[in-house]
Amino acid sequence: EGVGPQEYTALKVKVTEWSQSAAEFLKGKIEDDANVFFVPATLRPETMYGQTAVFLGPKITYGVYKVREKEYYVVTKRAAWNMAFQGIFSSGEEFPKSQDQLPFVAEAPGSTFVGTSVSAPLSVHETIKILPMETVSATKGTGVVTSVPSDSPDDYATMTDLAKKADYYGIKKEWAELEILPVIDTPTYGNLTAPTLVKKLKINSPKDAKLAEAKDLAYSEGFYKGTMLVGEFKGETVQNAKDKVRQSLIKSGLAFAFAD
Ligand code: A2H
Repeated sequence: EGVGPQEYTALKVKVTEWSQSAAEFLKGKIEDDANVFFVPATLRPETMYGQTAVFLGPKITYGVYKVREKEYYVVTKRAAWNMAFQGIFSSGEEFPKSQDQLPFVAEAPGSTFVGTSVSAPLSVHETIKILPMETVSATKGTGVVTSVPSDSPDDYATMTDLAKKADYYGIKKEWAELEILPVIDTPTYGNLTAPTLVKKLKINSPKDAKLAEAKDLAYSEGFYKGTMLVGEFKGETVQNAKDKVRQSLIKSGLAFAFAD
């Protein structure tokens, strides 16, 4: 963060089965054989092996946008507007003059999509669920956040809270209890940096102010001292592997560059 645009990796996370409410909402709005993707923006592409869920803000409004024939992205309107100017949509206006000119299909709050099954590139889990995260910002990235509890303290704190209060959140407990894969080894926090830090700093809630500190510590330790434990670049430093994983995802058509 800070001065200038943030350069994210936007990941194409494919819908494999809609939740009942999402299926009802989308009925007649998109083709039955269309490919629909939730598109989280991440700064840590090298951690994507450990994805266990995809978070939406339950009260944030998400739009379904047509990217090309039979392909749609689910992101905030703000993100769709940015994507249009970055040449990411091949349908609709290349340089829309107003938000009315976006290739918009429908919109709904994040809560409508909770429980949808998706397939996330590189994740060891074949399918994962769309889950609610109350701390998602509507004005950052795409409004979609992929959950990597091994390396993101925010994600670990949210997953723990979701499992603890599954009924309150209207989800099945097991959706929030997928196995946490060690992705990066670090000298100070071992191979589960985020869970280690969350416990060490006695963080008990996804809204705990100490998460900012945990996030800084996890990021610098992982980036400067981390080594990959899995994947194509196993054994390499995170500093080396980060861009290689990103380029590999982009080359395979599973992700694209997105600036915000
Ligand atoms: B990161 P920056 Cl493993 N609201 O990806 C809240 N958080 C958001 C968001 C939004 N609208 N959009 C993106 N993010 C998260 C992975 C990750 C991330 C790991 C460790 C740290 C980390 C898996 N979640 O971020 O404010 C996304 O989570 C720590 C900063 O634009 C994205 O990268 O700098 C990061 O925040 C972008 O944060």
